[in-house]
Amino acid sequence: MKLFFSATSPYVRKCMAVAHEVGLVDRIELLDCKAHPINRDAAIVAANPLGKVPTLITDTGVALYDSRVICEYLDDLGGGSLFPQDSSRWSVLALQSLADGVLDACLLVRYEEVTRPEALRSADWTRGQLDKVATSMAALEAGTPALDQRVHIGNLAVGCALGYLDLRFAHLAWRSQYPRVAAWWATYGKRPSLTTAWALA
Ligand SMILES: N[C@@H](CCC(=O)N[C@@H](CS)C(=O)NCC(=O)O)C(=O)O
Repeated sequence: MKLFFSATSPYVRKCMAVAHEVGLVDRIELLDCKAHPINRDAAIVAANPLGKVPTLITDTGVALYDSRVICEYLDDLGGGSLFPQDSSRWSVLALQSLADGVLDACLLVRYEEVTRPEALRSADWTRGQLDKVATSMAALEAGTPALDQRVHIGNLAVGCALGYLDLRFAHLAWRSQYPRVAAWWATYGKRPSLTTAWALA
């Protein structure tokens, strides 16, 4: 398999964490590329019209995206159980959606800062996106939805979102605002799937 990747993409990190958990890391060849919303990378676009990372090319040549599809594919291929089939399934998937939504808001802020000329930037837009991060973190702190030490896609996705806050939004100092989430991450973040060298973001 081949994965269009970026070392700082939290969505890529989620896919690689899943690959690690189900024992498939060694079967994935990482393809260097430059995903960007304006200066688009033609090599990614040729496989995925959205031009985003992660994009996985399976051994039979099928292009899979986005990270949620890739994660479920890898879990299935590796015989994992990161996507529960019991009654916990829907809350686990919703937890993944919450974490991905935090990342989506973070990415919109980041692109506003690094791609838009300063004179065109909207402080209201940035404030609104960061408020999504704040209300989502507050929900996790309150335990709705709940974090625990189980190994499933919801908890892994939250871990990748927290890693991205550390990487790009360290000034938010989320640990002091959300101590229960911080305590959870202090343990959960030690999982090898979340600490290996490629798990940068
Ligand atoms: N929903 C997608 C989001 C992927 C995404 O936004 N990736 C970013 C890098 S972190 C990207 O490729 N950006 C380039 C673009 O927006 O065109 C997923 O879960 O895979």
